[in-house]
Amino acid sequence: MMVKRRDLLATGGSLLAGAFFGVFAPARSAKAHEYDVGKLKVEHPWLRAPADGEKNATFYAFIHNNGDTPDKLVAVKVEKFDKAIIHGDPKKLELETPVVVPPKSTTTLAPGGVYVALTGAKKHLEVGWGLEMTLVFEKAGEVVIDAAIDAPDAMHAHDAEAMERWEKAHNMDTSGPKEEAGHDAHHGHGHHDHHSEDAH
Ligand SMILES: [Cu+2]
Repeated sequence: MMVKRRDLLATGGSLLAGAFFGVFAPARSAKAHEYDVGKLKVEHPWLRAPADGEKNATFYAFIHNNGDTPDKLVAVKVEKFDKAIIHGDPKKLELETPVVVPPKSTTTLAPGGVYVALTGAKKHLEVGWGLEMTLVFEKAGEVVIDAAIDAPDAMHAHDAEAMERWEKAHNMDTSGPKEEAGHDAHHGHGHHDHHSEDAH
């Protein structure tokens, strides 16, 4: 569920190499896409990748607080961007403010609401992959997460339709009839091949 295998294969071998340097955490398709930290649970962290030619992304997630006291998302660390700016007040989205997570409730970061702006991407982010980030909560502390990189126009985490539009547009724009060429590779289980390569 986290990342479709065929998407990885479609990106080509050179990018697969990145998987082993922390760009992409190993697929956790069988597990839920969520992270516990103290009494908090971060569910489906994801981001809208920068559009072509742009360098800014936006980060979203569900944050559940099962504790009895409020907590706050006060910082986000992400190596692949210059800055992460938290816009946590739904009434003052233009300001930099923490995301408050009241006790026994869920705070949703989503398009049109509270979000974290990631600015100044240092390198290209591959849609369909994952991005390692650290969320820092005032009380619960830090948690490392693997955010799903969704298409720039995705409406929710793992937006398959947006992903499909993105893939189609980019197969056509960048490398011609890649779909046909890539088809055999989809059956080739390149992921495992890479592991054997890795052993050399
Ligand atoms: Cu998810």
